[in-house]
Amino acid sequence: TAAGDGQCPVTGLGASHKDSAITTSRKPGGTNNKDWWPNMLNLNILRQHDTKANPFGTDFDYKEEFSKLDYDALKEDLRKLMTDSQDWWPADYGHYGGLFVRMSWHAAGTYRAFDGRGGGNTGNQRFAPLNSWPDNVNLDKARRLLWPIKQKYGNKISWADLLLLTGNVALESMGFKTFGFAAGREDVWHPEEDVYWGNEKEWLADNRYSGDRELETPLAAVQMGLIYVNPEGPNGKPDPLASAKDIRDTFGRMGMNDEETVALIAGGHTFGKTHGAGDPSQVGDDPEAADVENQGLGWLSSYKSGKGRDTISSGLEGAWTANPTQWDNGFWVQLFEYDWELTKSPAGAYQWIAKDLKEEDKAPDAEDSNKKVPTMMSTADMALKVDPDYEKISRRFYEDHAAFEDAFARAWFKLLHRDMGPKDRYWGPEVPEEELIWQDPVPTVDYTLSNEEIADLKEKILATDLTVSELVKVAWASASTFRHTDMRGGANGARIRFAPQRSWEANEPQLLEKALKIYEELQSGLEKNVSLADLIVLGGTAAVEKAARDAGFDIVVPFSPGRGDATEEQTDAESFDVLEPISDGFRNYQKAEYQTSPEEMLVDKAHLLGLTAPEMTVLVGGLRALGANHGDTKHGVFGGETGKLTNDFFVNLLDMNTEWKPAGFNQYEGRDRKSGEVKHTATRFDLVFGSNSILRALAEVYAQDDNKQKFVNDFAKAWVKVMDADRFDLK
Ligand code: HEB
Repeated sequence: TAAGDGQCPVTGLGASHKDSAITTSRKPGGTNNKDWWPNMLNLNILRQHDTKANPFGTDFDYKEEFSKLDYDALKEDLRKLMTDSQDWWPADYGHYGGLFVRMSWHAAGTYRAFDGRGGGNTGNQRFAPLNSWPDNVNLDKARRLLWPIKQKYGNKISWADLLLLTGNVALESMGFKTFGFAAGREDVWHPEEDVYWGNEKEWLADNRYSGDRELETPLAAVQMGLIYVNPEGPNGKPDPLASAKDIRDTFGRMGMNDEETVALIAGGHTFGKTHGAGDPSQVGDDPEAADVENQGLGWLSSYKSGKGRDTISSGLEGAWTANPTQWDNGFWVQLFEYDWELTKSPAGAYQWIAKDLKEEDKAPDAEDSNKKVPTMMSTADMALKVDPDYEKISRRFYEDHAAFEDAFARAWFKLLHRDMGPKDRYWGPEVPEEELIWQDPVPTVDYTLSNEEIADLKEKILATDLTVSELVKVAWASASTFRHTDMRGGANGARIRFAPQRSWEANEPQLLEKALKIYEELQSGLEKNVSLADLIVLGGTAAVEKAARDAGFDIVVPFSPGRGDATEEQTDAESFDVLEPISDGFRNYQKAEYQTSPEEMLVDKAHLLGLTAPEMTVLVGGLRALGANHGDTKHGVFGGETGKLTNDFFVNLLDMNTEWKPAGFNQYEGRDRKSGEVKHTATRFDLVFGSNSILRALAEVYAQDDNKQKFVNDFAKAWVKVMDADRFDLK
C-alpha cells in the first residue's frame, strides 16, 4: 500500500522521525530474524567482506599497489604531520606523537591469541564498535589528522597499514629506534561480524567474570569497550596489586609475557599525556551515535575550549614524564624516585600523584611549555611497581636502559605484527632480518615435484597400511589448525609431529603416532628429500582421489608441493596451545560440553578456516563419507561403510522416513518412522544441516540427483582450499 500522511515509503515511519512518538518504539528497518529468533545460528560470519561491499571488487591487488609506494616520502610526510598542529585539534606540546602511538596501540591491542581475532590487520578501527569504544575516545581525531596523507597516497597504503606505521613513525620522531615495520594488511569495508567482544549491553559492564575473577574465553579485556584493563583499577577500585592481576591476565591473552608487558606499558607511557581536564558529563556522543552534522566525529566537548589543555578523554589528567615527546627513562625516574599518593583528577578519576615532586621532574603544560604541571600515574602504572614480579623487571629496566630499549622495541614490533602470520607476508623496506619465534618460522624447500613424481608418491602412500580414513584424518588434523584471523597454524611446517599437537585428543594420538611412523619410513626411502608436511597433505589428496574413484568419479585433486618441515627450535610449543581444536564438527569431535552450542562452534571453525557456508556444508558431508570421524564413531555416517566419496550424508539426512530424537549430549538417534528401528546416529554437527533453513537449502543441493558430480568436485575444491590455506607463496 502507498505510504500516506507523510509516511516514509520505505520504513513506514512518520514524516518527522524525531518528533513522532511512534518512531521511538519503531526500529528502522523493522523487526528482523535476529529479533524474532535471538538464538538463530549466525551464518553471516561466513559471508563477510563480499566483493559487493568492497569498492575495488576482485581486481584490486594491494601488493602491486604497495610496490608503487614511495615509502620514504610517506614516512617523511608522517614525520611532518607530527608537529603540524591543527587548530581544530591542537597537538599537546606541539607534537602528536603520544596520540598516534596510542592510536596504533589500540588498533593492534585488540588482538587475542585464543582465536586470533582482533588486532590491527584489517583497519577495523574505522568502524563500529571500535570507532566508538569508550577506550578509543578521541582517536577519531587521530584518524582525521591522518586523512590528508591517506588521501595523498591512496590505494598504495591501506588504512590498516597506515594506522600502525604512523605509531612507528611517531616513536621514531620522538627519538626511539624501532625494530622495523612491515606492511601487508588489507582493509575491510564494514565491521567484522565474527568477533565476539562480550555479551554486555552497557559500555564498561563486565558480566564476563565468573568464580575467582575468571575471564570468559576468548575475551582479553576486563570490561566491554576497553582494550585491556581499567586504568583506575579493577572496576574503578584503585588497587594496584589487583590491577597487576588483570594486566597479567589480559596481556597474557595476547601472548605477551611479563617482560613484554612491562616494556610495553612503560615504553608507551613515556610519551604523551592523559586527558581529564573537567566534568566528563560535558562530553558528547561517540562517533557512531553523534548526529550527521558532526560528520562522524564524536566526543565533542563543551568544557571550555573542548580541546588542547581542556581535553577530556579517559578522565585521568597529566603526563607521566617531564619530557612527554621524547624517548628517555623518565617513566622509571618518576615511578622509582617518588612515593605516590592516591588522588583524583579534575574529571573525578582515581590517579596517583608524586609526593614532593621536584621542579625539574614536573611536566610541561600541554599548551604552554613554560608552565609546569604535576605528573601522574594510573593505578595500572602503579602495578609495575607494586607487583613483586613486575617490580623486578621494572627495576632492571630502570637500571639498564639498553635492555629496556631492546625489550620495548621487540615487544612493540610483536604487538604490531603479531596477527600477520609468517615473515613471507611482510612487505616493504623496513622488514627486520631477524627471525622471531612468534612468527612460527618454516624453512623454505628447494625441491619441485613433477606430475610423474607426484603420481608415484601417491601410489606409494596408498600402498602403505594407512586406510583412506586414516590418511584423510591425519591430513585434516595437520591442515585444519589454520586460522586466517592471525594466519597461524596449517599444514606447513608439519608441526603436527611436535608437542602439543602430537598429543591433542582431537588428533587421535595413537593413530597419529602410527601414521607419522609410516610417513617417516616412506620419506627416508625416497630419493628426493620430500618434506613430511608435503607427504601428509599428499596422503590426504591420494585418499580423496581414491575415495572418489571408488564412488565412480575419476577426478584429479590438485596438489602443490613446497611445504617445509619446521624444527622444534623453531616452534614455541606453548604458543600452540590456543590452536587446540576443542570442537571440530568436521571430524564430529567435541571435547566437552561448552556454553556455546556445537553447531556455533562448527560455524566458528569454518570461519577461522576462511570457508563459505557451501564449502563448510560439502566438507562435512564428504568427510562423513570418507570416515574422518574422531574415534571412528558412526555419527552422520549414513551410508553404512566409509571410504567412498558419496553424497549419502545429504540424501539420508533429508529423507523423511527418519525421525530424530535426542539421546544424550550432542547425540541423536534416527529411527525408521514405520518400524521404530534405529537406523542412524548423529550429532548436532550433522543435524544442523537439516534443521537450519539456510544449511538445509545447501544440503538439498548436494542431495539432488543431478548434483552427484558437483558434490565430488566441490568437495575436492574445498578440501584443497583447506590444505593450501597457509600457502601464502601460492597466492
Ligand atoms: Fe596507555 C594514554 C591507559 C597500556 C601508550 N593510556 C593512556 C591513557 C590511559 C591509558 C587511561 C590516557 C588516554 C587519554 O587521552 O586520556 N595504557 C593504559 C592502560 C594500559 C595502557 C590501562 C594497560 C595497562 N598505553 C599502553 C601501552 C601503550 C600505551 C601498552 C603503548 C605501547 N597510552 C599510550 C600513549 C598514551 C596513552 C602513547 C598517550 C596518548 C596521548 O598523548 O594522547
